[in-house]
Amino acid sequence: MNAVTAVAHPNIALSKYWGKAPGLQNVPAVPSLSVTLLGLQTRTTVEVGVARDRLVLNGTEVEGAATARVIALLDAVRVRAGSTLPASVTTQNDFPTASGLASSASGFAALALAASRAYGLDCDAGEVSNLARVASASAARSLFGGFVELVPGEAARVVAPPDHMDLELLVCVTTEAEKELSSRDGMNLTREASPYYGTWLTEAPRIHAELRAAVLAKDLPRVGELAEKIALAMHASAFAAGVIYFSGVTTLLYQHVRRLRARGVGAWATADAGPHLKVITSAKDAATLAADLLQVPGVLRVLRAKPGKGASII
Ligand code: 2P0
Repeated sequence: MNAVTAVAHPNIALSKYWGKAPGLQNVPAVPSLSVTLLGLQTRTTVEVGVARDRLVLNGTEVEGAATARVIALLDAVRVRAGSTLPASVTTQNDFPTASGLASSASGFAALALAASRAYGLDCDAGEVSNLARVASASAARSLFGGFVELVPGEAARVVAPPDHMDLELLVCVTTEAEKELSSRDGMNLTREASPYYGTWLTEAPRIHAELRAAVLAKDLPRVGELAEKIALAMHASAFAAGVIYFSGVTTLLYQHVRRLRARGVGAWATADAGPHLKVITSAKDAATLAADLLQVPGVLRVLRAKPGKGASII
């Protein structure tokens, strides 16, 4: 038996992936740029040579359709490795799962890395990232640390290392519950039913290019402004298809961040496929801002995360 353990961290997209290129293997329709987070972690062990494929997620064995993407990733690795041996996958998140905190990003990044090593593949990080992308496109970015870009049709790549610029993310946790609509279904509904999806496909690459340049220029106010703009554009296109990830607390937080900014505080908001709000700020303002955000009714916890490193074997 061969057991390998990998850890990976979630990432938060400053410019957002929303929508898939038609007819391809989970290739994003638009480019995205994320920050891999220090602090939050998924730890995944893959043990090859057990009796059957099985998945234990956060201490509970998962059966049926929920395991399909895990088995598909194992199958892709097995085809490359020329193996038919089953594997057990044991995975643990130290933050809420399937709730818009990028657990699929860290989960599939850790799984792709642990599985490829457990089956003896000697592929580089770009190839492991491509394996992860097919399972969950945001996972392709979590293989790498710092500021990471995923451009349609290309492997994910590092834009800048973790210490490139002064930036901290404050994750306002607003629920411990799993979301009702997966990102995948939300994206498909947006493509099928939103009158603004075409506008999103045109605008997202343009804003992404500006945001990438602002990251390279270490211009935090510009990064924050563009990140807030693209997140609102993504949600506007989804809203128009009836795809609503905001809760009342998300809206309250957005308004709160705008009021803080009007008072001169360097804080910008972004939100993903869940109700939590993520606030972009500088390290010097992070402690005061985190204490302030915790006072907003409905905020359960505020997690602080700096840019961190990519996935690794332990
Ligand atoms: C992102 N999200 O760029 C965007 C912003 C959510 C909103 O990537 O279908 O779980 O597995 O490829 O990677 C969430 O989408 O979707 C996501 P699949 P994934 O972070």
